[in-house]
Amino acid sequence: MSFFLTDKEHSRYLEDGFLVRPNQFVSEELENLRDIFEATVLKAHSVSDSGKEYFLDKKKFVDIDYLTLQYEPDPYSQYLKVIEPAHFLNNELDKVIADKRLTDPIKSILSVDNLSLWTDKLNLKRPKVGSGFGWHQDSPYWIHDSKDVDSLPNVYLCLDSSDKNNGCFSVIRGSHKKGCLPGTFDDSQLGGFYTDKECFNIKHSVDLEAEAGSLIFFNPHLVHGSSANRSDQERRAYIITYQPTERAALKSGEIQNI
Ligand SMILES: O=C(O)CCC(=O)C(=O)O
Repeated sequence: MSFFLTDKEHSRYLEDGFLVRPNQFVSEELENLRDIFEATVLKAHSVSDSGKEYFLDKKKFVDIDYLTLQYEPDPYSQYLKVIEPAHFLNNELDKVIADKRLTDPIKSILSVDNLSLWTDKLNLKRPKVGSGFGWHQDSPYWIHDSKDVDSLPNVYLCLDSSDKNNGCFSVIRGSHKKGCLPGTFDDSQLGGFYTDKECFNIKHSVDLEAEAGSLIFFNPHLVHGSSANRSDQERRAYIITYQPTERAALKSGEIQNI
């Protein structure tokens, strides 16, 4: 069985900068994925003490070799927010990265037969404590490490059903078309990574409320973000970024063909 994009889906992706494929994973698969996810979180906590701790805009980060852990801001700084690259901690995630439901559509997007991995992130937004992500593009983070930042499409796997209450993924439709946009200018350390609000139209924002098991494919230049989790429901996501084969991965610099 194959999962390549239809012409209609591909046109929509090119026009909007994203595409949702609902309910791609069934509930037993999702239970297994959540177990893998939580085992990865436990592993991250267990290695955290051995890493180098630092703060950017009062947010705690820990680097352990090529792994970066990002924590929620105070007063919830005991909670992890992002683990990248997550598969370093759990090789069960390699099976997800190679799953055709993710890779076939990405091959359609890139018009290639073979892929390598750029990076993979586990994003946690724990009930009541999970903070949001401001509007940003991924491409400005990667422009210094990739010679071909246009060829880094993402897929976002919804581990939990999400809506506005638990901080679903939101995008600015069509915002990918202008390439890398300017960042904000303020005194903060990370401000330059958030997209200048004059450069996109907030009226084009779409809240991608989606069932658990849905996949959201999105362009590296698409402006996106999400609000805090105010609910008592989990909102966990696994975001994988691919590139054509034989290219070095973001953190390790090693080639990880799929
Ligand atoms: O998980 C989310 O809601 C947004 C994640 C995000 O923007 C990112 O990891 O770049």
